[in-house]
Amino acid sequence: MGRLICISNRIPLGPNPSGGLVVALQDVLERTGGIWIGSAAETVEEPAETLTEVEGGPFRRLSFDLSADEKENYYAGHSNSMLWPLFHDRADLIEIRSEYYDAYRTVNRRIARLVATILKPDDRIWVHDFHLLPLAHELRALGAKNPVGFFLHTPFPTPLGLQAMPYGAELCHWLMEYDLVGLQAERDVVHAVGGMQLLGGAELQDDGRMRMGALSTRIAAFPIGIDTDDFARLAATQFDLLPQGIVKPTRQMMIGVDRLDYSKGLPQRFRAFGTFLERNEEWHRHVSLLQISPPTREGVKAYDAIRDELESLSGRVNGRFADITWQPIRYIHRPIPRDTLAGLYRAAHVGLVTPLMDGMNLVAKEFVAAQNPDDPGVLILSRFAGAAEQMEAALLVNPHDEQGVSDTILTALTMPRHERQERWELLMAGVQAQDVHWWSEAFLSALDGAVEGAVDRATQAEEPPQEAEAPTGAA
Ligand code: ADQ
Repeated sequence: MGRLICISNRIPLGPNPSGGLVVALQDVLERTGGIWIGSAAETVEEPAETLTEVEGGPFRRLSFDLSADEKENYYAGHSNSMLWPLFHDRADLIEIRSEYYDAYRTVNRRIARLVATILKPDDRIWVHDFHLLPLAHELRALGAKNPVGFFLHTPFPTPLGLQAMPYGAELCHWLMEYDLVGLQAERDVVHAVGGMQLLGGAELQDDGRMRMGALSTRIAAFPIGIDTDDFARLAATQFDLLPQGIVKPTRQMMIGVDRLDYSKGLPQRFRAFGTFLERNEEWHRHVSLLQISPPTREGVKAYDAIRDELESLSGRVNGRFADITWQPIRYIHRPIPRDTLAGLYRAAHVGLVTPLMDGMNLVAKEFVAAQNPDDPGVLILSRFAGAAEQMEAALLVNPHDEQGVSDTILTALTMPRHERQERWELLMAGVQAQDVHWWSEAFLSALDGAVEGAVDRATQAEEPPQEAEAPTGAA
């Protein structure tokens, strides 16, 4: 079998890179002599036209350079200030600038050139996430005929949402150059098929494949999972090591764990908890919310704003309800070691996972995996997380409805043990069956199948690649 070449914006670092994705792919990378390619940790003045070997680690890693200017425009700009809000239904936050688009294309073109230098004919390529949407298009332009799959970790925007992008049609064309486009949830497949029909003029064929001229691709949902058994073991051992005082016999703990991102619905969550305390005085001093939110993407305007908003909201709820023995919200604004996090999930009675929009949301799955089967906690989950499609036994909520979330918190805190166990068993069965190993195997075998059903790439190469115009109207 040929090598697996994984390409993502970030390269997994360190001698023992952690995280479900890497754990899942490590096996196949090692077995096939595969390579992971991602950006170098530090920016350089003049990006090199070569890949750099990253020493150590269980599989081969190569990095590509970015200049400070590219980091600003390709990464912070086009990826995080344009595509991220667009894909999370926040068109009001998108910044459309021609320099962002130019840097995005330049970087993707360079990555393709670099990948082409090491590519063997039987390599399979797996491209990850929205930073690299045009990569297959660029590789094809260089003559690569290898199987190329793409997985989008975020939601896919609605056909209407896609029109907030000045080159939505071009994006559809980029996707058509992949053999397989993997999305998190069925709702994303519906959006992508609709968008590609509306903006790209693509057709959905009887065999389920999309066709646009001579191009053909398969779009399907592959809901990502976690390393469930490993996480469950970790939680069980770490629970006993938690510092004294975290678990109080007379107090229930709710937990929220999210990067500090506007898509995660944190202000709405804090306000809903405030509403709960206002309406349920008997719960004062008997429940607290531990919210762990490490900073991300600092320096991007929308992220600075959410940090300020949360600090003021948690201060307001605590100012109104706290007394000398009880602080309703404990808000921790830094990363916590994964082990401790696992123990904390197990100590919590309720997991509050209420994003406004989320590709999947692995915290929901980690919370379930971490529970004690004899006395499990309750998961409150937003309908707008991709995970909601698989986790119907959770208490599903609309995060915009603060009174509704407040009522659901009461239901969770008072749920009898037998119902908690019934719901948990259903949830755990799903999280175990569709774990991250299932996910990577499902994607890679679908990639093999999709290649067999694809149009011969040699025919496609005769057609000149369609280039749409660069966006105008810089903000
Ligand atoms: P994220 O938006 O980062 O991922 P999520 O799926 O919840 O969201 O994953 C977050 C990960 O970071 C979890 O493993 C969690 O344990 C960890 N984490 C969060 N806060 C932490 C803290 N304070 N300290 C340490 N670790 C912390 C994107 C998409 C998601 C999609 C994933 C995977 O936005 O929708 O589920 O990719 O595809």
